Amino acid sequence: MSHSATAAGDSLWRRIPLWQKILAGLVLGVLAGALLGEDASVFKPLGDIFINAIRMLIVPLVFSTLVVGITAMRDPQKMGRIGARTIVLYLVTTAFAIAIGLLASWLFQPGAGLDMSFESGVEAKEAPSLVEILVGLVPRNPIDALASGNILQIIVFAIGLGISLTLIGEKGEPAGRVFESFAEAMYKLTNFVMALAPFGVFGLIAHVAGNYGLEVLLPLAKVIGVAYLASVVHVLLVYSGLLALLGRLNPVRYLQGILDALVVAYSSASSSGTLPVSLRCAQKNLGVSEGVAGFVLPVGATINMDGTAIYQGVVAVFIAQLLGVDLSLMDYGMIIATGTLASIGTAGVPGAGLVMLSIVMAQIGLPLEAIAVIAGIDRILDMARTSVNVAGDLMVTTLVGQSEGELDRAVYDAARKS
Ligand code: DAS
Repeated sequence: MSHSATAAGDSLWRRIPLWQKILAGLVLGVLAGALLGEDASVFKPLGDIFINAIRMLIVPLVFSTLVVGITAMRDPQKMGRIGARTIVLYLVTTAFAIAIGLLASWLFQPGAGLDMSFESGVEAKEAPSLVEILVGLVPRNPIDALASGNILQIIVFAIGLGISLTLIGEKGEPAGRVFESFAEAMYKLTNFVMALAPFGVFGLIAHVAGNYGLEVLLPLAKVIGVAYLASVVHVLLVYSGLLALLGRLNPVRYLQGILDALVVAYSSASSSGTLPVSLRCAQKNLGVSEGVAGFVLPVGATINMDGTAIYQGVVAVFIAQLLGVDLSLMDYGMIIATGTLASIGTAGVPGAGLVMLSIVMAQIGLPLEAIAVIAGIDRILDMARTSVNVAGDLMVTTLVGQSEGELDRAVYDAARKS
């Protein structure tokens, strides 16, 4: 091929927005899975390489962004306000999420009339107590926290370091500059990794589409439909409503700006794995400052799981219907309380929500064995709940940024789809 033709092809590829390339990868992945069936798993290594590359970025990107963001903010009171607003918004949206999940399952009765046997037992998990969560926040060894990727402990250490660098004034500036250039380099590296996204998403989706044939999905199509519907309603009603009412922001711009993160979240079923993409979308597409995005997103990827909360609500009611158990109002209250805690304790990795479901089931006295009914399609549900988890993190980041004057409206209103 002549040099000019290659160059033309190269520039055409560059002109196509990334989200369209990723979406093409997703569609081609579904086709490959439908055509090749389980043989489509041959493409899975493409997805694994992409996910590993994204995970490689998480710790250095989150740590450097947060230190830079805190030193740039120079105002511990402002940090306190941002932290308080973040936690309140995360808890409020999670409570809405569970309520929507419960309502959807109560309305559409996905478990009624189904007759499914189940046998394998599932170990009941203990809900992490609030004290355990708080004590676990402080790293005994920050290097170990960085090495093990303990995001909450990394956040605590980065905040402490950032505030200390600010308080030592001029002496802290050389280190501050080192973190600034390191964070800049990590964003550049994120761009390189994101160029792999279309191929990685293709590999991930081809494997999933090839291994979840219709015979697995059809009997549970109704509960899948209810979970997806509740997820869409939560994003379009709660997130769009809060952005418009509290932030006076056009929700369409937000939805456009988060597309890359949504597709990566859907394909990878990992909030943590999507974090570098979320950080990039928040700053590049939504105009949120590095300081706010660098704090609110890692916290959200760890403790804010609205999609998982919806899933707990939908599935707990589905299983009760399947077993012909009538839930009392107290049971619904317990599902909201334990579902909120379970979603805070859910790790941002594939399948974590299924494990935490045992907490909610145990709390309302449903047999854990029934989880086996839903385990077979968990990946399909996980992809949707992870997408909502990420969308919720980005919505709160946008709102907090806007409330603190750390949102560039010119960037937000332009809604550049990266
Ligand atoms: N997959 C988890 C996440 O990454 C959510 C879940 O399993 O519920 O957010």
